[in-house]
Order: sequence, then C-alpha cells, then structure tokens
Amino acid sequence: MAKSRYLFPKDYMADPSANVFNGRLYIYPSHDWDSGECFDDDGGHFQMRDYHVLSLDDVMNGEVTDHGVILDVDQVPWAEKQMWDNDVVEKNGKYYLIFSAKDYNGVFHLGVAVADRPEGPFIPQPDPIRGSYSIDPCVFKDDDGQIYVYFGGIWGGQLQWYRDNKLKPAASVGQEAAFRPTMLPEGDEDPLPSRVARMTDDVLQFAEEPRPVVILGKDGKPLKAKDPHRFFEASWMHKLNGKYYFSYSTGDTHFLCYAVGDNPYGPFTYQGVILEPVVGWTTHHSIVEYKGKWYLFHHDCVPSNDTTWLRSLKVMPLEMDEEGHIKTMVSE
Ligand code: FUB
Repeated sequence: MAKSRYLFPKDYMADPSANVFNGRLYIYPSHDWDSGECFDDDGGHFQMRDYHVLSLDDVMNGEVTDHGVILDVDQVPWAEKQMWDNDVVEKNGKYYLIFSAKDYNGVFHLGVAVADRPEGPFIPQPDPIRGSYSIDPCVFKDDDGQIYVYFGGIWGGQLQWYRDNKLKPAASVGQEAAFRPTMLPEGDEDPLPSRVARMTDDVLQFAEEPRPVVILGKDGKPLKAKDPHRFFEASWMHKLNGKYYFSYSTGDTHFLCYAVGDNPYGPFTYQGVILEPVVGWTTHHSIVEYKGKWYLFHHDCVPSNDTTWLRSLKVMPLEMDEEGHIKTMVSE
C-alpha cells in the first residue's frame, strides 16, 4: 500500500488536475458541496457552482495555499449549473482554464476562461467551445507547443448521446434523462471512446473535429464494451520518455487505468490498472512530475463517510519501474 496524503481537509474537492507553473504546483479541482440533491445515475448530486485553485511547493508535506474562487457559474453567460471537472494550460504567459458545465437546456459543453496568472482571476468566454460536448477536459501541451484537449464521460457526462461528434436523434427526446442503458454499446461492440482535439493557436476553439481515442488490447484489437477496463470518464495525458500515457477512469467498474501510445492521438495500447477502487463511486485523477518525482493526485470519500458527492483530495507518489510501467496501487 502506498502512503497518501489528504491535501485539503478543510473542504470537499474532487477531480484534481495538477499542473506545474513557474516552479510551483497548482491543483485545479471540482468543488463539492451538499446541495441536497439526491444521488442518481446522471450525477444530479454533483451540483458544483465554482472552482478554487490550490498550490504548494512540497507535495507530500508542504502547506497548501487556497487562492479562493477563480470562477463562479454566475460569471459564465452560457452555463446554468454543474461546474464539473476542469484543467488549465499555459501559453505565452496566459492561462487557459477549460471546464465542463451544463447550459440552460441541460446539455454539457466545454468552456474556456482566461487569466494572466495561474491563480486567476479567470475571465470566461461568452460562449462554449464550438462543437464541444460532454465533460472532463484534460488540456495537454506537447513539447512542440501544440495544445490538445481530451474529454468525454459516460452516463451523466452524456457521451452516449453522440456518434461522430453529432447528437444522436434519440438523444433529443427527453434530454434530462441523460443515462439510458439502451444508448450504450454492449458485449463485443466497440466501447464509447474519449475524444481528443487540437486547440486553435488562441486556445479558444477546437482546431479540428474531435477524434476518438482508441484503446487497443495487447492483441492489437480495440478493447470491447464488456471489458471492465474500458474508458468511462476522467481522461488524463502525460508524457514520459517520448511516450504518451493516456489514463482514465473505468467509471462503473471503479478503476484508474492507463494505455500508452507514440503520438497524442493514439491509438493507445492498454497497459494496466493504476489504482484499485477507492471509497466512493467515482475515481478521478491526474499524474504530474514535480521536482523530479512523479505523483498521482486523486480523491476518495473516506472523510465524508462514503457520501459520494462529498469527496476529498489526495496525493501519493506514483509507483513506476525503470521502464516506465506504472504499478497497480492501493490508496491507503
Ligand atoms: O465531479 C463530477 C464528476 O464525477 C466528474 O466529472 C467525473 O469524472 C466524476 O469524478
């Protein structure tokens, strides 16, 4: 068992996106609170309204600074509710926060807000990213400066409403009933993939149609919908020794898994489980190198006694062998 640290016992936060800016480590989480909404399969209990940013300079022991609210749903003209996962990327001294929220029709999109400093304040764009849908953006800047966003999540994240980036006709009927099992692939069918799109030079729009992120088994064939290790939500990308590590949550089977490819679009070959299921329904993470060591940021529901909509941030060292294979960990 790897020793982990609860990062912010003062409040409930989840979905940590960790990034290093100007030599300091910044964490961009979702901000959980008890809205009184009941648990449902569409994530109606996750009624987050704002984002904070936390920072520190010693991951396992350092004091965590809360820089306060960096964006509130009331500031975003197009967003009504449910400010879910977000992530931040830097380009030419500006910071771009990409986040997911529901519009006034109950449909998730991705939005962008821009700041001059990693701790904000972030000023939102008036409209969501054109052609964006679903949830859980991860923004990745490659060594050549190109920026990619990975996104998508099943059930409450609405990914099952879309095929080839178009809303399926059936989805327009009663959209608030987001999760209907009939909309999901099953058995030997291809699973619903995460999506990836390169961003425009101004980091405000997709520069191309989103592409599917295909995960191959060791046999070279795509994982099947019935595979407990197929993608569900919580995309993350990191790069090590020229290899692209795509990691993700398997949602209803509760693992964090990873797959490796040789370019940002994939395909990626499935490698294994990073983290065994934690206490709480969701599991969501980020992986980052800081001061020469690699870390896994994640969350669980131990402090809230398994109240799945009240999650707590954690971090632990990432266990890896010399060839870059990530070991399966248990969060203590
Ligand atoms: O925080 C709300 C949702 O729960 C996220 O978007 C998912 O990844 C899951 O962690």
